[in-house]
Amino acid sequence: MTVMTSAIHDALLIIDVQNDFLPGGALGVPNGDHVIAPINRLSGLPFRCVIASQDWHPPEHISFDAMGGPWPSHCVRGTPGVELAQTLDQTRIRHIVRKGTSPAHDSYSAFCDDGGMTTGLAALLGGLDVRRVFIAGLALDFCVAATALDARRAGFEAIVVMDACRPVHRIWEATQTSLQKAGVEILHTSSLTDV
Ligand code: VGL
Ligand code: ZN
Repeated sequence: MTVMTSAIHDALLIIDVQNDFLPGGALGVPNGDHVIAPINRLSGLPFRCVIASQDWHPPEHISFDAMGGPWPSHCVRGTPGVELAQTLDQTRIRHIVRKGTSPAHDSYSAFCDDGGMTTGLAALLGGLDVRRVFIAGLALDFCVAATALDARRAGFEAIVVMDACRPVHRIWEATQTSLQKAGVEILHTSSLTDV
């Protein structure tokens, strides 16, 4: 099956390809740097819009282990770790959404945080008449998956481009099942024309 992207109704969402999520970063995802080349190829395809997200936390964030959370301190605003990866081609990125900006709420999803505050992404996409989102980046089992589920909730078709993502945990079958139940498609770049 070959999938063609539309310059009218499709958007590419590049999730959290930030220094802290690359190997050697504060919350390095295994082989996280391997997403960059496929994403750079994806961003050359026809899209109405290419949008990147950044995990963007205050210095004392609820998700940090020092605050009782599950993660080491990462993606703190104003630090080098929060910047998009240097080798990520940013020429086609038109919008950046920042998430996890409130001290007391976390946000795996690029659409809204666990307190219900939206990033404005759904309205942005709706305003551009986007109907389908292609999602790639880090980490597959956390922010990519949560963004895909929220995309479905917001009424968009959602496609996760598997080989342009990497998970934190090697086993992510449970996440895959919940994505499929929610109607999220899972594709490989080899199914896309001209990648
Ligand atoms: C993420 C854990 C904590 C992600 C963000 O981008 O997947 N994971 N914050
Ligand atoms: Zn985070």
